[in-house]
Amino acid sequence: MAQLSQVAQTSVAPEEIEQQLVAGLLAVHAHTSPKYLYDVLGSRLFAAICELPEYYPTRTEAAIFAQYEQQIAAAVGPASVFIDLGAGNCSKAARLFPSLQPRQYVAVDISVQFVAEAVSALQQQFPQIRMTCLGMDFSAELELPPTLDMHHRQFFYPGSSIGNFAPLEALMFLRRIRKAMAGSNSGLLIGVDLIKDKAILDAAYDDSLGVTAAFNLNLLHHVNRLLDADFRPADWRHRAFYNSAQYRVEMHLEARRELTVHWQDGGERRFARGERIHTESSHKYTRKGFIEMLQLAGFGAVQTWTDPDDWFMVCHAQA
Ligand code: AVJ
Repeated sequence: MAQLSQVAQTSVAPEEIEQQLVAGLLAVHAHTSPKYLYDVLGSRLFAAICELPEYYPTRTEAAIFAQYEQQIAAAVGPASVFIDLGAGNCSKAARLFPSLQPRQYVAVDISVQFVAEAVSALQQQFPQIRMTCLGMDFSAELELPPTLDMHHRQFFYPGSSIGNFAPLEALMFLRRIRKAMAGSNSGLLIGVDLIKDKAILDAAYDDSLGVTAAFNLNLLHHVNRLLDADFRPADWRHRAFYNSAQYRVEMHLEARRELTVHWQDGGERRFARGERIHTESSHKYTRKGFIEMLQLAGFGAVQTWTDPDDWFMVCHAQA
């Protein structure tokens, strides 16, 4: 197998993870960070979601990349240090390699196990690109290796992952990315989901095969392992809907009956029947609103590409 030039993991202290999780579970409106959806099985279930007929974002974004490949490659420029935030199985970046021709590829993901496998397969396919793997929760802090060139940095944040941040957090995140680049030839290539009919959004997050339900419920297995807790997925149901007042899809887990969950060190929480744990928000934007946000974050010229229905947008923002 080809050797990766670098695999590194900046790990969050387990106590910190536990404190954050417990605080969310004990809150009046219980909530968990969407990052807990992505253990190894969660990452696989998300890859399956991307294949669902109802889940339009992946397919729509891919069509935009395919249709405007040359324009997008021209915006990004050649020989970039291509930094893939939330690389997952790396398939989105890999599809762009022939036209983008990056000099270096840095795959960043919270699940280093998952991404390292994908990158080592990719390295064989593209031996001329130097590849690096970073296991990091970049939503909290973007800690890139000091050896990495500050110039020619092209960040890649596809799939509308930005939607997991509330708008103000998204702005702060974009500012951090902007500050992590220097000079000319630096920029951000980002995919953003646009506001659309509620029925389309509801179906995209509550599919008929129940894959998104499994993805949401799998969070309970992950939390059980992290906290030594006793959540039983059968006691919970998947709820997902577009909240049009907040321009976001919300995912929740709803207790099917009254129950008490226990975890390590004697921690517990009672849930009434129908009570929910808010597990994810997926914010949607208008083209104009998102461009304004990029400008507030300090970016320069912005180019956008959309599909014929205006369901999804790909943006390139220069430093
Ligand atoms: C990975 C955050 C872009 O919000 O559409 C898909 C996650 N959750 N189905 C999204 C997700 C349920 C996805 N993002």
